[in-house]
Amino acid sequence: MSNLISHQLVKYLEDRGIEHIFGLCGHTNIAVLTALESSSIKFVNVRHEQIAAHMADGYARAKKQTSVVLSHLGPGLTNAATGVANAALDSIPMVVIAGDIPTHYYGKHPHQEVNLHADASQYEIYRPFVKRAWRVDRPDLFPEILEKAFQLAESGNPGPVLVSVPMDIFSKEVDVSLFERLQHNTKTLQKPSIDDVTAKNIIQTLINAKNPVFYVGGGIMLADAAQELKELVDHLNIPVAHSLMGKGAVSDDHPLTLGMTGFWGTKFINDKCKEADYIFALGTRFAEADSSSWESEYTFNFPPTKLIQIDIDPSEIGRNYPVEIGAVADLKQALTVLNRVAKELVPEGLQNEELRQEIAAYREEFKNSNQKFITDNSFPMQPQRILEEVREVLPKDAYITTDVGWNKNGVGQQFPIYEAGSILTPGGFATMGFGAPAALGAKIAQPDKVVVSLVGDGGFGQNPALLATAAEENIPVVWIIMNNYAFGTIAGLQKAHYGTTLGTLFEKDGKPYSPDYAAIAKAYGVEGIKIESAEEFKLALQRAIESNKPVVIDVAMLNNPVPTAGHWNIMDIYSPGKKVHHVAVEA
Ligand SMILES: Cc1ncc(C[n+]2csc(CCOP(=O)(O)OP(=O)(O)O)c2C)c(N)n1
Ligand SMILES: [Mg+2]
Repeated sequence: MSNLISHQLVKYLEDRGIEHIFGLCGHTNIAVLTALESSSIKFVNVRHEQIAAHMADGYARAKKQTSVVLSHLGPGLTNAATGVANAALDSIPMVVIAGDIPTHYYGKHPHQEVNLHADASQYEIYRPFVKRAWRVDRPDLFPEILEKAFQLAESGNPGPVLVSVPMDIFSKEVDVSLFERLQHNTKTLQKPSIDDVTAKNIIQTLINAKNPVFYVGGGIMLADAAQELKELVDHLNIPVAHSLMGKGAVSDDHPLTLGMTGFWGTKFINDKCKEADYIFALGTRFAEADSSSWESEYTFNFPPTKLIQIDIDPSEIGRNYPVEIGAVADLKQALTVLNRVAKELVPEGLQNEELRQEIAAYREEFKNSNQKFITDNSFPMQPQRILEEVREVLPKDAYITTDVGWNKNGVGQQFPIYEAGSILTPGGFATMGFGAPAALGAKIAQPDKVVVSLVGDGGFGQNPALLATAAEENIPVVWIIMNNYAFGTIAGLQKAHYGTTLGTLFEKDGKPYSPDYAAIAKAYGVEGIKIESAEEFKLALQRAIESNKPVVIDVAMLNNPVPTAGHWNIMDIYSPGKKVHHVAVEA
């Protein structure tokens, strides 16, 4: 028996447990949209493909499941590229299915073909950031490619894949047996663990170490290993520093959490890493911002510090620093073994009361030093006060998406996260425009959780059309636009090095300018609130959450830079040897 590929594709996705597809139509994919009409899968329609990809990214993170994007060819696929690349750089599993030109027109310049370097070559645009890009050249090859696509997206270091499907193939029939035989294949993979000898070596090394530090990245969330990590941390009483992507891996109120390292880390945290005799790195890449451009005087100092590193991806081990013990493993599996071995080697665990007190004192001191900002009634508001009040209002298990700017760097530094996986931030690609649409995906994935997007005015301005989807689907996300009338982070950088702000401030006739985001929201059919004083903000946020509707809150914010204690080498490119950092820019 044979059936249309478009229908068999939808059935395959249903059998795989897919509940949502994010996308935008075109003449190349309407056969699939039509097949979705009678499906349990919900198609989430957007007004820009970048929005679809960021939504799918947020959805995959919050649901811990591979997400699916359906795009049109050519400009549809290139529009989605930024979102897919963002997911790639943060190891988020995603299958992108794109329509393509008909197979019988390759190279003839059919409508919207990408054929300047090779015929029918749109799939090659994605090659540098997807794990693999397929162009399906025969209908009978499609089922196997689809299965491989999901397997690859989910295995090893997860990430997006592209399946580019000439539109005539969606409308061809193939024998159902080609799809049916895939059903016998496993849908979950047993991932690699570590052996007992290696585990004993690691644990014994940590027991013998003088002042070891755990350093964790987003790999903990990807492996769903936060519980196992906490068990080991508690048993060995070793403090935990983290990368931006590792935020929340151990709760920020855990007595052994140090906090985020690197450029936007604090001196205390960077010093703790720098002085450690052993760093035990789990699921992290030692990326530049987290490692102060790898300059040894700021954050990490290998050697003399020695490194133990576990990662699912062998190419991450030893990438930036020499490794004493390295292991390729899934972190959930590895930590399970490490916990067992640790309990065998030190059944009573280790104690370190002094360290706990030192961390508690540091937190108190940081809080006190921030107090003048938090209690400041200035309007435009102090960024620190906005963050403090957001945290006070949100439940502990709320999901927060960030974009880039104060909302990412300041949040990484001083916004406590209590549940692993509840902060969604663009770590690897630092994509302005990610956070606002990603929040929609997160809310669809976790409808019972409060979802708030912290975003700059620059970032929100990238993709306001997400409000159309929010209104149509009634997705109750609250967006807090931290509005400093500027690409503030870059303005602060430019001002510090060059004394000017050309191209980084938003102005009209020489005066600060901002679109009226509350009015924009209303025009889309979404509630919009413009905050007029610092005192109003907290209550407005409370009400917005209680309303259980999509709400945009536009709050004016001072353009003060996020305090930095670490280092970023670009400072030395612009102003060699002068130790220049960002500065405040008056709007
Ligand atoms: C797509 C993209 N373009 C440019 C940048 C460079 N960039 C980093 S931060 C930033 C400013 C962001 O402005 P806004 O969202 O208003 O946040 P703020 O810095 O003002 O807090 C820019 C343009 C980027 N990260 N991503
Ligand atoms: Mg801004």
